Amino acid sequence: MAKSKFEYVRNFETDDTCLRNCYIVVRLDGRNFHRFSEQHNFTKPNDNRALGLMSRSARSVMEDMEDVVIAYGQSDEFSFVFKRNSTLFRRRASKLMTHVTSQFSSSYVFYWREFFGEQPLLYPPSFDGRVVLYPTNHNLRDYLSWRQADCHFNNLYNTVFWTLVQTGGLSTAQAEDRLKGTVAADKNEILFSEFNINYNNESALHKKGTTLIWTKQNETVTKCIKVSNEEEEKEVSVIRSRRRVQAHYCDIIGEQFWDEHPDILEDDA
Ligand code: DGT
Ligand code: MG
Ligand code: MG
Ligand code: MG
Ligand code: MG
Repeated sequence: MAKSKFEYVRNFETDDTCLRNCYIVVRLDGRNFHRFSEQHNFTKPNDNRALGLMSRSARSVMEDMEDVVIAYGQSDEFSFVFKRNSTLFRRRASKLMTHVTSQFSSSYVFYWREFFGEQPLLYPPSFDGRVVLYPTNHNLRDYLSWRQADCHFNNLYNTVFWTLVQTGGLSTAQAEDRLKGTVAADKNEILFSEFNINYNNESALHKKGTTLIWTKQNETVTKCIKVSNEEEEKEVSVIRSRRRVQAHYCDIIGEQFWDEHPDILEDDA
Protein backbone atom coordinates (compact mmCIF):
# COMPACT_ATOMS: atom_id res chain seq x y z
CA MET A 1 0.00 0.00 0.00
CA ALA A 2 1.28 3.43 -0.85
CA LYS A 3 2.39 5.53 2.07
CA SER A 4 0.20 8.50 2.80
CA LYS A 5 1.79 11.90 2.98
CA PHE A 6 0.83 11.93 6.63
CA GLU A 7 2.95 8.94 7.48
CA TYR A 8 6.01 11.02 8.40
CA VAL A 9 4.41 12.05 11.70
CA ARG A 10 5.33 8.64 13.03
CA ASN A 11 8.93 9.86 13.18
CA PHE A 12 7.97 12.25 15.92
CA GLU A 13 7.58 9.28 18.27
CA THR A 14 10.56 8.90 20.58
CA ASP A 15 12.28 5.68 21.46
CA ASP A 16 11.78 4.64 25.06
CA THR A 17 13.22 1.13 24.99
CA CYS A 18 14.49 0.12 28.43
CA LEU A 19 18.21 -0.62 28.61
CA ARG A 20 19.01 -4.30 28.24
CA ASN A 21 20.00 -6.46 31.23
CA CYS A 22 18.31 -4.13 33.67
CA TYR A 23 15.45 -5.01 35.95
CA ILE A 24 12.48 -2.90 34.96
CA VAL A 25 10.53 -1.63 37.94
CA VAL A 26 7.10 -0.11 37.50
CA ARG A 27 5.83 1.59 40.62
CA LEU A 28 2.29 2.87 40.82
CA ASP A 29 0.74 5.03 43.50
CA GLY A 30 -2.84 6.05 44.18
CA ARG A 31 -3.69 9.60 43.22
CA ASN A 32 -4.73 11.71 46.17
CA PHE A 33 -5.51 8.71 48.36
CA HIS A 34 -5.48 10.99 51.34
CA ARG A 35 -8.87 12.14 50.09
CA PHE A 36 -9.91 8.77 48.64
CA SER A 37 -9.30 6.99 51.96
CA GLU A 38 -11.31 9.60 53.88
CA GLN A 39 -14.21 9.50 51.45
CA HIS A 40 -14.39 5.72 51.55
CA ASN A 41 -14.09 5.47 55.32
CA PHE A 42 -10.82 3.56 55.39
CA THR A 43 -10.04 2.51 58.94
CA LYS A 44 -6.99 4.14 60.51
CA PRO A 45 -4.11 3.56 60.49
CA ASN A 46 -4.61 0.50 58.25
CA ASP A 47 -7.64 -0.74 56.37
CA ASN A 48 -7.40 -4.45 55.60
CA ARG A 49 -10.08 -4.22 52.92
CA ALA A 50 -8.06 -1.60 51.08
CA LEU A 51 -4.81 -3.55 51.46
CA GLY A 52 -6.53 -6.73 50.30
CA LEU A 53 -7.89 -4.97 47.23
CA MET A 54 -4.44 -3.56 46.39
CA SER A 55 -2.99 -7.03 46.68
CA ARG A 56 -5.77 -8.61 44.58
CA SER A 57 -5.24 -6.00 41.86
CA ALA A 58 -1.48 -6.60 41.91
CA ARG A 59 -2.10 -10.34 41.47
CA SER A 60 -4.19 -9.58 38.44
CA VAL A 61 -1.26 -7.60 36.98
CA MET A 62 1.13 -10.50 37.58
CA GLU A 63 -1.24 -13.03 36.06
CA ASP A 64 -1.53 -10.77 33.03
CA MET A 65 2.22 -10.12 32.77
CA GLU A 66 4.06 -13.25 33.79
CA ASP A 67 7.50 -11.67 33.40
CA VAL A 68 6.93 -9.91 36.72
CA VAL A 69 9.14 -11.88 39.11
CA ILE A 70 8.25 -10.05 42.32
CA ALA A 71 5.88 -7.31 43.38
CA TYR A 72 5.93 -5.34 46.60
CA GLY A 73 3.16 -3.15 47.97
CA GLN A 74 2.26 -1.01 50.95
CA SER A 75 -0.23 1.80 51.57
CA ASP A 76 -1.52 3.01 48.16
CA GLU A 77 1.53 1.89 46.16
CA PHE A 78 2.78 -1.24 44.42
CA SER A 79 6.07 -1.97 42.66
CA PHE A 80 6.37 -4.59 39.92
CA VAL A 81 9.75 -5.98 38.95
CA PHE A 82 10.15 -7.43 35.45
CA LYS A 83 12.84 -10.03 34.93
CA ARG A 84 15.96 -8.46 33.54
CA ASN A 85 15.83 -10.18 30.14
CA SER A 86 12.12 -9.57 29.57
CA THR A 87 11.19 -8.69 26.01
CA LEU A 88 7.57 -7.90 26.83
CA PHE A 89 6.30 -5.02 24.65
CA ARG A 90 9.82 -4.87 23.24
CA ARG A 91 10.83 -3.33 26.59
CA ARG A 92 9.08 -0.10 25.72
CA ALA A 93 8.77 1.86 28.98
CA SER A 94 5.51 3.61 28.14
CA LYS A 95 3.82 0.35 27.10
CA LEU A 96 4.93 -1.47 30.24
CA MET A 97 4.00 1.38 32.54
CA THR A 98 0.59 2.05 31.03
CA HIS A 99 -0.37 -1.62 30.85
CA VAL A 100 0.57 -2.16 34.49
CA THR A 101 -1.27 0.90 35.74
CA SER A 102 -4.39 0.40 33.65
CA GLN A 103 -4.66 -3.32 34.44
CA PHE A 104 -4.21 -2.44 38.10
CA SER A 105 -6.73 0.42 38.06
CA SER A 106 -9.43 -1.55 36.29
CA SER A 107 -8.89 -4.50 38.65
CA TYR A 108 -9.18 -2.15 41.63
CA VAL A 109 -12.62 -1.13 40.42
CA PHE A 110 -13.56 -4.63 39.21
CA TYR A 111 -12.83 -6.29 42.59
CA TRP A 112 -13.97 -3.36 44.76
CA ARG A 113 -17.18 -5.06 45.91
CA GLU A 114 -15.39 -8.25 46.88
CA PHE A 115 -13.51 -6.28 49.51
CA PHE A 116 -15.76 -3.34 50.36
CA GLY A 117 -19.18 -4.98 50.09
CA GLU A 118 -21.92 -2.42 50.64
CA GLN A 119 -19.51 0.54 50.82
CA PRO A 120 -20.05 2.13 47.40
CA LEU A 121 -17.22 3.30 45.20
CA LEU A 122 -17.93 7.03 45.00
CA TYR A 123 -15.72 8.04 42.08
CA PRO A 124 -13.17 6.40 39.75
CA PRO A 125 -9.78 6.12 41.46
CA SER A 126 -6.58 6.57 39.49
CA PHE A 127 -2.95 5.61 39.87
CA ASP A 128 0.21 7.20 38.56
CA GLY A 129 3.04 5.07 37.21
CA ARG A 130 6.77 5.41 36.75
CA VAL A 131 9.54 3.24 35.37
CA VAL A 132 12.94 2.86 36.98
CA LEU A 133 15.76 0.61 35.75
CA TYR A 134 18.13 -1.20 38.09
CA PRO A 135 21.27 -2.74 36.59
CA THR A 136 22.38 -4.94 39.50
CA ASN A 137 20.79 -7.27 42.04
CA HIS A 138 22.31 -5.09 44.73
CA ASN A 139 20.52 -1.97 43.38
CA LEU A 140 17.25 -3.84 43.00
CA ARG A 141 17.39 -5.19 46.53
CA ASP A 142 18.21 -1.73 47.84
CA TYR A 143 15.18 -0.42 45.96
CA LEU A 144 12.88 -2.99 47.56
CA SER A 145 14.52 -2.42 50.96
CA TRP A 146 13.87 1.30 50.57
CA ARG A 147 10.15 0.69 49.99
CA GLN A 148 9.91 -1.73 52.94
CA ALA A 149 11.82 0.61 55.24
CA ASP A 150 9.36 3.34 54.22
CA CYS A 151 6.48 1.01 55.12
CA HIS A 152 7.97 0.31 58.54
CA PHE A 153 8.71 3.95 59.27
CA ASN A 154 5.23 5.14 58.30
CA ASN A 155 3.45 2.28 60.01
CA LEU A 156 5.22 2.82 63.32
CA TYR A 157 4.38 6.52 63.17
CA ASN A 158 0.77 5.92 62.18
CA THR A 159 0.29 3.20 64.79
CA VAL A 160 1.45 5.46 67.65
CA PHE A 161 -0.32 8.49 66.23
CA TRP A 162 -3.72 6.80 65.97
CA THR A 163 -3.30 5.01 69.32
CA LEU A 164 -2.68 8.40 70.97
CA VAL A 165 -5.83 9.74 69.29
CA GLN A 166 -8.18 6.75 69.42
CA THR A 167 -7.18 5.29 72.80
CA GLY A 168 -5.30 8.15 74.43
CA GLY A 169 -7.97 10.74 73.66
CA LEU A 170 -5.54 13.29 72.22
CA SER A 171 -6.55 15.56 69.36
CA THR A 172 -4.70 15.01 66.10
CA ALA A 173 -2.80 18.26 66.69
CA GLN A 174 -1.80 17.13 70.20
CA ALA A 175 -0.68 13.72 68.90
CA GLU A 176 1.40 15.38 66.21
CA ASP A 177 2.98 17.60 68.82
CA ARG A 178 3.68 14.66 71.09
CA LEU A 179 5.53 12.81 68.33
CA LYS A 180 7.62 15.73 67.16
CA GLY A 181 11.32 14.85 67.37
CA THR A 182 10.76 11.28 68.57
CA VAL A 183 12.81 8.39 67.18
CA ALA A 184 11.70 4.77 66.71
CA ALA A 185 12.70 3.76 70.24
CA ASP A 186 10.59 6.58 71.73
CA LYS A 187 7.58 5.50 69.71
CA ASN A 188 7.95 1.87 70.77
CA GLU A 189 8.23 3.07 74.36
CA ILE A 190 5.06 5.19 74.18
CA LEU A 191 3.13 2.21 72.79
CA PHE A 192 4.50 -0.15 75.41
CA SER A 193 4.48 1.90 78.59
CA GLU A 194 1.31 3.91 77.99
CA PHE A 195 -0.85 1.48 76.02
CA ASN A 196 0.66 -1.91 76.78
CA ILE A 197 1.19 -2.53 73.07
CA ASN A 198 4.27 -4.39 71.88
CA TYR A 199 4.85 -3.13 68.34
CA ASN A 200 6.55 -6.43 67.46
CA ASN A 201 3.23 -8.19 67.92
CA GLU A 202 1.39 -5.95 65.46
CA SER A 203 0.22 -7.46 62.17
CA ALA A 204 3.01 -8.48 59.78
CA LEU A 205 0.93 -7.25 56.83
CA HIS A 206 1.00 -3.76 58.32
CA LYS A 207 4.64 -3.79 59.46
CA LYS A 208 6.17 -5.47 56.41
CA GLY A 209 3.80 -4.79 53.51
CA THR A 210 2.89 -7.40 50.90
CA THR A 211 5.38 -9.29 48.75
CA LEU A 212 4.00 -11.29 45.85
CA ILE A 213 6.05 -14.00 44.16
CA TRP A 214 5.38 -17.03 41.98
CA THR A 215 5.33 -20.50 43.47
CA LYS A 216 4.91 -23.86 41.82
CA GLN A 217 2.07 -25.86 43.22
CA ASN A 218 0.90 -29.33 42.41
CA GLU A 219 -2.79 -29.53 41.73
CA THR A 220 -4.85 -32.66 41.38
CA VAL A 221 -7.42 -32.33 38.65
CA THR A 222 -9.91 -34.85 37.33
CA LYS A 223 -9.91 -35.38 33.63
CA CYS A 224 -12.24 -37.38 31.41
CA ILE A 225 -10.31 -39.42 28.91
CA LYS A 226 -11.45 -41.80 26.23
CA VAL A 227 -9.93 -45.20 26.60
CA SER A 228 -9.29 -46.87 23.28
CA ASN A 229 -11.64 -49.69 22.32
CA GLU A 230 -14.13 -48.64 24.98
CA GLU A 231 -17.33 -46.74 24.52
CA GLU A 232 -17.47 -44.63 27.65
CA GLU A 233 -15.04 -42.04 29.00
CA LYS A 234 -13.06 -42.72 32.13
CA GLU A 235 -12.33 -40.27 34.94
CA VAL A 236 -8.73 -40.10 36.02
CA SER A 237 -6.82 -37.92 38.44
CA VAL A 238 -3.77 -36.18 37.09
CA ILE A 239 -1.25 -34.02 38.90
CA ARG A 240 -0.52 -30.72 37.24
CA SER A 241 2.15 -28.26 38.24
CA ARG A 242 0.85 -24.71 38.22
CA ARG A 243 2.45 -21.36 38.83
CA ARG A 244 0.54 -19.36 41.37
CA VAL A 245 0.99 -15.96 42.91
CA GLN A 246 1.66 -16.25 46.62
CA ALA A 247 1.65 -13.45 49.18
CA HIS A 248 4.31 -13.09 51.88
CA TYR A 249 4.31 -10.63 54.75
CA CYS A 250 7.91 -10.88 55.82
CA ASP A 251 11.19 -9.05 55.90
CA ILE A 252 12.74 -8.69 52.44
CA ILE A 253 15.65 -6.51 53.54
CA GLY A 254 17.76 -9.28 55.11
CA GLU A 255 19.24 -12.36 53.44
CA GLN A 256 16.78 -15.00 54.61
CA PHE A 257 13.95 -14.29 52.16
CA TRP A 258 16.37 -14.28 49.22
CA ASP A 259 18.10 -17.45 50.40
CA GLU A 260 14.73 -19.17 50.62
CA HIS A 261 13.69 -18.00 47.15
CA PRO A 262 16.83 -18.17 45.02
CA ASP A 263 14.88 -18.23 41.74
CA ILE A 264 13.56 -14.67 41.91
CA LEU A 265 16.79 -12.93 40.90
CA GLU A 266 19.26 -14.01 38.26
CA ASP A 267 22.95 -13.79 38.99
CA ASP A 268 24.67 -10.61 37.87
CA ALA A 269 26.88 -11.61 35.01
P1 DGT B 1 -0.40 11.56 45.77
O1 DGT B 1 0.14 10.15 45.84
O2 DGT B 1 0.71 12.56 45.72
O3 DGT B 1 -1.42 11.76 44.72
O4 DGT B 1 -1.18 11.86 47.18
P2 DGT B 1 -1.69 10.82 48.27
O5 DGT B 1 -2.71 11.53 49.08
O6 DGT B 1 -2.11 9.53 47.63
O7 DGT B 1 -0.39 10.60 49.18
P3 DGT B 1 0.55 9.36 49.43
O8 DGT B 1 0.51 8.40 48.30
O9 DGT B 1 1.88 9.89 49.81
O10 DGT B 1 -0.07 8.71 50.74
C1 DGT B 1 -1.04 7.73 50.75
C2 DGT B 1 -2.32 8.22 51.43
O11 DGT B 1 -3.28 7.15 51.44
C3 DGT B 1 -2.13 8.67 52.86
O12 DGT B 1 -2.81 9.90 53.04
C4 DGT B 1 -2.83 7.62 53.69
C5 DGT B 1 -3.80 6.97 52.72
N1 DGT B 1 -3.90 5.54 53.01
C6 DGT B 1 -3.27 4.53 52.39
N2 DGT B 1 -3.60 3.34 52.96
C7 DGT B 1 -4.45 3.63 53.96
C8 DGT B 1 -5.16 2.83 54.93
O13 DGT B 1 -5.07 1.59 54.97
N3 DGT B 1 -5.98 3.48 55.81
C9 DGT B 1 -6.10 4.84 55.78
N4 DGT B 1 -6.90 5.42 56.68
N5 DGT B 1 -5.47 5.63 54.89
C10 DGT B 1 -4.66 5.02 54.00
MG1 MG C 1 2.95 10.98 46.78
MG1 MG D 1 -0.77 8.33 46.63
MG1 MG E 1 1.64 6.52 48.42
MG1 MG F 1 -4.17 -1.00 19.24
